[in-house]
Amino acid sequence: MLDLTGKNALVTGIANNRSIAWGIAQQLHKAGANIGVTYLPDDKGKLEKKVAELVEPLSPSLFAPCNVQDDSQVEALFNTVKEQWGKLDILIHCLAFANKDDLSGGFVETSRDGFQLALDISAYSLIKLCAGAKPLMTDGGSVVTLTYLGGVKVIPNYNVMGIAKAALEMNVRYLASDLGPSNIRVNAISAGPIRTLASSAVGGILDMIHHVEKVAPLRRTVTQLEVGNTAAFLCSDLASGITGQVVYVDAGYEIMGMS
Ligand code: NAD
Ligand code: 0WE
Repeated sequence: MLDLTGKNALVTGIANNRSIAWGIAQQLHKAGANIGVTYLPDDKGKLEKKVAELVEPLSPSLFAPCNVQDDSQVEALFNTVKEQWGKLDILIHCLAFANKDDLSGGFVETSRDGFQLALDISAYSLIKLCAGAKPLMTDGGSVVTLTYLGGVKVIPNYNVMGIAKAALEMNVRYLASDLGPSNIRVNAISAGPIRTLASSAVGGILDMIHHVEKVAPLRRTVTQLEVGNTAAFLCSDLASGITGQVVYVDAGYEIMGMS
């Protein structure tokens, strides 16, 4: 049975009710996990208020700011986890960012700053969060991150994010190797396209979704809650032998050629 009771799960990347991280948080909660949530702080505290209201039904026992670009915020986050929980079992990394300009047009025009920004937020952050989590995962642990097929194959306009996801997927393998002796497993879920805040800001996302609905084996896209179920599985003892893997939750799209 999928059972996460007694496990402390820290979920990053919730922005609104469409966030994949929100689908994951709901399924971890359903499986009995104790939930902690981080949010990206902004000047007016608008996102903080929105996320706090959204997650209230999960009665999170930890709610803390974390901009992954800021080392001091990441360190403060894990100090809070240590004080309030003592130990950590599950870490969900569900965030990415690139400049909008870098997600269309010529890839060759990608700027040095844009490259660094995308790789810092979307790939380096997994290393930094794992470094903070490691000493707190005293009973072992499970880390899950979110990736996309654009890190393996060229997807039009995904551009610099594709390079960031390739780095993220390789981070998963090196982290799995490094943290395995501490019984910490590290895996990625490669989700098919889903309408979220991040994807909706991208031109042509609906056409991509319609394309997947036509050609994926299951003839549909996936939902945030389906991704959440796979995350809950990967975080559970049912997946105790799985680490360093990229699991596709994409209605089968990845296996197809000529699509
Ligand atoms: P989303 O906009 O709901 O989530 C992105 C999150 O990243 C937001 O909560 C945002 O606050 C956070 N974020 C951005 N910069 C940050 C920073 N500096 N520090 C901390 N947090 C920061 O969109 P989503 O689609 O749910 O994206 C979540 C993850 O899923 C991303 O890694 C994305 O690449 C991945 N993914 C999305 C899809 C899709 O089609 N939506 C498909 C595959 C993978
Ligand atoms: O990883 C993602 C989203 C990544 C993303 C999206 C944005 C839009 C708004 C990162 N940064 C930003 N920055 C912004 O300012 N996905 C997998 C969803 C996605 O994004 C695409 C896709 C798909 C699918 C971009 C181009 C082509 C396809």
